[in-house]
Formats: sequence, C-alpha cells, structure tokens
Amino acid sequence: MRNKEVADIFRKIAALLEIKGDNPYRIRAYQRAAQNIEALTVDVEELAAKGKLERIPGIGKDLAQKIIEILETGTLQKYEELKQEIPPELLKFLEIPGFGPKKAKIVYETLGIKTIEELEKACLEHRLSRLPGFGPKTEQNILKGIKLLKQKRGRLPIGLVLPWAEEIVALLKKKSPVERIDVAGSIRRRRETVKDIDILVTAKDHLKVMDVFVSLPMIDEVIAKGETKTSVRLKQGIQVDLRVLDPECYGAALAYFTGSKAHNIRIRELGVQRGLKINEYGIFRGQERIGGKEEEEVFAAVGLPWIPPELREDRGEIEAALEGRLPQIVAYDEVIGDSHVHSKFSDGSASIEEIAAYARKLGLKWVGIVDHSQGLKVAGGVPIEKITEKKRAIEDFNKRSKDVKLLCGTEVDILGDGSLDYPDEVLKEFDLVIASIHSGFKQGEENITARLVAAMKNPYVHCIGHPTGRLLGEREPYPVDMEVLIKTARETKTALEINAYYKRLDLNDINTRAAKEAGVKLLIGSDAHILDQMNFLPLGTAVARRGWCEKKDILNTLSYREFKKHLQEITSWKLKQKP
Ligand code: DGT
Ligand code: CA
Ligand code: ZN
Repeated sequence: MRNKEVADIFRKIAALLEIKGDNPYRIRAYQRAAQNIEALTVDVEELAAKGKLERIPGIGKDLAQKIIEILETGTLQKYEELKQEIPPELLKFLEIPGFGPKKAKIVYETLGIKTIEELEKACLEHRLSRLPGFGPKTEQNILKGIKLLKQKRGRLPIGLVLPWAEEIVALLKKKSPVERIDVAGSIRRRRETVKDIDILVTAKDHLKVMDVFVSLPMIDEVIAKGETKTSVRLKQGIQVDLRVLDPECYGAALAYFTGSKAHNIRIRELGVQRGLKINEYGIFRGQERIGGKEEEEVFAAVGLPWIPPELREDRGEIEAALEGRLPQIVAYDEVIGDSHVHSKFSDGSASIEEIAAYARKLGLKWVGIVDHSQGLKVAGGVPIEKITEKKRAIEDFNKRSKDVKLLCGTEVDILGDGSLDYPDEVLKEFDLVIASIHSGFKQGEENITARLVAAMKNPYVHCIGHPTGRLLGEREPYPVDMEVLIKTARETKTALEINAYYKRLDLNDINTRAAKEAGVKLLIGSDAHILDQMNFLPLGTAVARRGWCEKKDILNTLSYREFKKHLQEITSWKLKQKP
C-alpha cells in the first residue's frame, strides 16, 4: 500500500506552505487529505484505479489528480517546486511534535540552525529564549518534542503496520508456494507500536518464496536475501524479515519469534528446570528433539496451556498459567458494538445510515453515534437545537432496521473547570454519554484529575473518553492520577474507554488491566470520523486482551438491548446516590 507515501507528500506540502505563510484553508486541505489517506485501510492505488479517489473525505478533483500524479511519478511537481523555494532541512524540524513551521523558520534564519542535534544543543544553551516569540517554555517544549521524536523513530503505530503486514501475507499466499504463514513478533502480540514486521513461513521451494517476496510492489530495498531469511525495507520505511522454516520446528520458531523476549526467557527457564532445552529450533532432551512442530507443544512441554500472544509479556501470565488461572480473555468476535463513532451531525463524514450499513459489513450489531458537543466549534459540535432532529433520525432508523441498531449519544466536552458542555436536562436526552477532555491539556495533574472526577460524578455520564488524551508519537498523555481515576470510576460505576483509533489506544494495556482489576467496566470505541476508521475497532479489543479483560469486563459484548438497559441502570443508580 502506498497510502503513507502519498500522505507524507501532502503533509510535507502543507508544512512547506505553512512556512511560506500560504492560505490557511489550502494548508488545512492538504493536512486533512494526508490524515484521511493515511488512516484508510484500503489501498489508495486501488481507489485510483477504480476512479474512486473522490470518495475519500476531503479529496476533490484537484487533490485526486495530485494523488494520481504521485502514484504515477513518485512525486509531485508542486512539491518539487516548493522544495526549491524552501530549504529542505527545515522539513526535518517539522517532524518534532509541537514545533511549528513559523518557529522553525525563525530558528533557521536567525541562528542558522540546520539539524535537530544543533537545535537540541541551542535549547540546552538557552540560545532560543532570546528570539522574538520564544521563551524558556518554548525551549522546554522543543526539548520534549525532540525526546518524543527520538522515541518514535523506528516505531510505528500498529494500526498502520498491521494492514501492510496483512497485505504482504495475502500476496505471498497468492503468488508463492507458502504452506504455513504467520506474522510473529510484536504485531502478533498486538503491541501498540512496532519496530518491524516478522513473517514466518514453511515452503518446499524456499527460493521461489524469496524471489516472490523481494519482488513485491511495496518493497523499496532488499537489505539481505538468503535461502532461509530475507530482509527488506518497505516504501513506508519499515523493515520486514521473512523466515522460511522447516515444518518440524515451525511451532517452536513461532513461539520464539512471537516473543516477547522476557516471556521467552521465562519459558526457557521452565524448560531448564525440567531438563529441556527450548529454542527456535524445537524442544530438546539432550540431543533428542522431542517436539516443536506446533506452538502448543512448547507450552505443553513446560506444563502450561497455550497462552494467547497478547498476554506474552511476562506480566504474570506464566504464573497464572501454572496455577490454572489464566483469564478467558475477550474474543475479537465477542465485541459486537462500536461505542464511539462521529456522524455528519458533527465532524464525521458519514450519515447515520451509512454508518449502520458499514457496521453491518463489519459484523457489528450496534453503534453509538456520539457527536461532539456544542462548544467544540472546530469539530462541528452539535448545538442544542439540533439534538431533537438527531434523536428523531436515530429513532426512525432503529424502527426500520432489524439487525443493526444505533444509540443516540454525545461525546460531551469536559470544560476547563470540570463542568460539561451541555446542561443536565440536555444530557439526559441521550442514550449514551461519553465525557472527554479536548482542551486545557497543560493544566497540572491535580486540575485535570479533578475535571475527570467531576465529570464521572455527573449522573448522566456513562463513560470517560480517551482518558489520558495521548496521541502516539505526537502528544504525551496529559497528567492524570490514574489511581484516583480508576477508583472514582469504580465508585461512580462510570466506564472507561479504550479508544481504538490507531493513534490513541487509550487507556493503554497496563491501565486497562488496572481498571479491570478494580472492577471497572470498559467500553471500546473506534472514534471513527470516516467509515473506514471503524476498522480500527479490533485494535481496541487487542488492548482489552493485553489488559487481561474477559467478556464480562467489556460492555461492547452486550446486546443492544442489554447495553441500553445497562446505561439506564448506571444513570438511575447514580441519581439515587445524590445527597
Ligand atoms: P519490536 O520488533 O521491537 O516491535 O518487538 P518484537 O517483540 O517483535 O522484537 P524483535 O522483532 O526484535 O524480535 C522478535 C522476537 O524474537 C522477540 O519478541 C523475541 C525473540 N527474540 C529476539 N531476540 C531475542 C533474544 O535475544 N532472546 C530471546 N529469548 N528471544 C529473542
Ligand atoms: Ca518485531
Ligand atoms: Zn474525543
């Protein structure tokens, strides 16, 4: 898929235009296009071939033409021209989260700083605070941004990488004589970010598989080609290692290369205690191989049941398995509702009918249509006068629809003082109320926690949305006292969200597990603003699984009727608690 390649060029154009001080609407158009293309799970090239590019929100005739130009020539005339006008070094600065193009330009022009290393040094020496519009705070922010960039380098969100990995698997299955094939490593464990793609296969004709692999269209560079292992780099920049294995040791290799390393070490130690040697080639007693064809054999050899990959982090899963108390973690197909989708009523691009039809395609039974609240003007927040119209449209739809049902909801903004962006008499009209913070991220931990606590105490609030507000590789979580958040959630019977949007995945696995252990219910929502983004929902389920959640912990496993009843019960219970 070349989606990221196209998105990157659009994003760079937006940045270059911003440096130039171009028309903000044009800049916004490129940014929006980049975002929507990057978040597609279908191939932009395929859409282009079918002449359907203009179906992507934010893509009109002009941008569609530009996408075709990129796909055909690998670049864009306009982009090449802009690069002539503006020093390309500046673009590297723009990768620093929170460091905008205007400041980048000033730093470049007045101090002659050309590299990120020089920039870091200048901040540490406080040479920036003297520039107009800069201060010690700016320097701190830039340093933070550089730190974030360094962490991000080399790791990408799983939501981007997983579709690439799946596409490679599909192509190898179609074009080469592979027999067994699996994606291993952090992707199989569904870690939130991944460094590379590890693929394992068995095949009689190793060489043919390798030949097909290195000639796949998404490959940019072959790093090393061998008979049993080949490494390549994709156009998106990420490395893929393909290993062709002997069928007799496939299970042992799958267990080994799935990791995590910490988990593997524990398994190997258990093996040693039993006089066994366990490695990627099999299970051995002395010189004799006693197993390794299937992954289960590795676990069985040390007295364990098969452990789902999402749990293999050495976070207590070995002990739990030994003691027979491994959780029955929620299955992907048990999640039958998406509780967080934006519709045309706010800043979503699809109508409620389109959302329901897409949900049906994904096998879902219900969707929470939670649009932004009135004050979030940039996100098309729904004014109070329009809520009745939305409610009626959803009721109408539900009468007509036999299978997929919708809930009329809101993602109400938690304001700076902890109050909500709709009054109670409006909130009580909704089936589902998710309260989220969208501003005031820089308030300290105490304030932010107090805002969340105040929201949870509201009887009409059912859930806290994206509870820490982080954006992977872009924005650190805002400071929240997680213990207080979870404790209050339990005391107020408020659910916490696992936001499945690929940059959020928030709560993360560790906090999800803490919430689950405290008896807090979780709600998984894709936060889709375009239909295609509803495909992110399973990433949220993956976080739930990594957080040891069982079916009973996840409200999205309830039927539409049960879920609605549960929400009503939360509110009536909360109302009774009021002094
Ligand atoms: P990543 O790639 O950083 O997102 O995370 P992983 O877990 O995919 O790590 P990677 O690709 O370096 O290695 C894949 C698996 O191979 C890893 O999860 C466990 C196994 N592995 C790699 N190196 C070692 C090692 O030194 N010892 C053991 N026991 N296992 C290893
Ligand atoms: Ca890996
Ligand atoms: Zn939100």
